[in-house]
Amino acid sequence: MATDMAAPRQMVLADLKGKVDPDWCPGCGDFGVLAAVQKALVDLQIPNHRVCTISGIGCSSNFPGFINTYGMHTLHGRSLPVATGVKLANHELTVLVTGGDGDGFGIGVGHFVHAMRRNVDLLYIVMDNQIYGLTTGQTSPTSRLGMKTKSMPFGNIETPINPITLALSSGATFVARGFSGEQKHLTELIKQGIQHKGFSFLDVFSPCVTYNHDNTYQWFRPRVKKLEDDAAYDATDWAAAVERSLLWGEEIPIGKFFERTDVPALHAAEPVLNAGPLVEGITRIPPDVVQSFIDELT
Ligand SMILES: Cc1ncc(C[n+]2csc(CCOP(=O)(O)OP(=O)(O)O)c2C)c(N)n1
Ligand code: SF4
Repeated sequence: MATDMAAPRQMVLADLKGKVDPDWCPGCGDFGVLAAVQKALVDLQIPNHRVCTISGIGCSSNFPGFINTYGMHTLHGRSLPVATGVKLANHELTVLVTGGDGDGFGIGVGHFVHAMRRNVDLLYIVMDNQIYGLTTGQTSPTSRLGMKTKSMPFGNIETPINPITLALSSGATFVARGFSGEQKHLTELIKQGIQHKGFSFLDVFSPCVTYNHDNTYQWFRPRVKKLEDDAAYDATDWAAAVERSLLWGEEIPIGKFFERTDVPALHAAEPVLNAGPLVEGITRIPPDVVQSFIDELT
């Protein structure tokens, strides 16, 4: 049948360029994460008006300003509760959450655990530079023992959090780790995380070139080993994932640690959302009722 409707235009990288250019330091790992997210959205052809990018506070949390999607720059450590609300209000949106290790594993760690056990359908990307960047170089929850920082000049005395083990034990249904120095690999992980129906956690080694002189690109490059290169590795085996998550040192695994697809996402488990996204319900309110609300407020 002939139709005069034009075919939807292919989305290209330029469509995702934000109105503001990133103000990250030259060489910051976060540039690589931004590029990989943009490439993943183009590869998946998800139109930018169907994406919402939400962050907390930090250098990495400035991310939503640098990409042309819907977005919210919220409070330090509070991106996940806001993102949960966004997803429940419109579960047809692709929800991306971005932030730092301080934001997600420090002040926001309670929200991190609860969002995982609830299996909220979103991709949470932590740009893990093992330091507080925005506040100029204090110890973070992933700083290594003994690391000297502005806040611990004699060396870190606190045992770091292991984000991968924490995610696995909190019920995350997709758990992966990337490196911003491995762009193609990172892009593939982002695509898989977006497509997964449930909570996808992606920890990304994203070096802070200004304040972390220990965990640099040069430090990571010889150490990172892709799980995908090990044919015997089975990412559906939770116990094997926990075992690999504990590796740190001369060999540090990156890639998909774990995925399970048998747990319903939060919105899918909520019967009230079966009729469709809540936002569409709102548009079904009769115009006279909408007018009465407006009259009441004006
Ligand atoms: C409630 C609250 N506490 C503390 C701060 C100060 N603060 C802003 S960003 C930040 C940490 C930044 O580190 P991280 O989240 O790892 O992000 P990065 O800057 O390294 O990307 C802190 C402590 C704040 N903005 N709000
Ligand atoms: S201070 Fe560190 S994390 Fe922040 S923009 Fe600079 S290099 Fe990136």
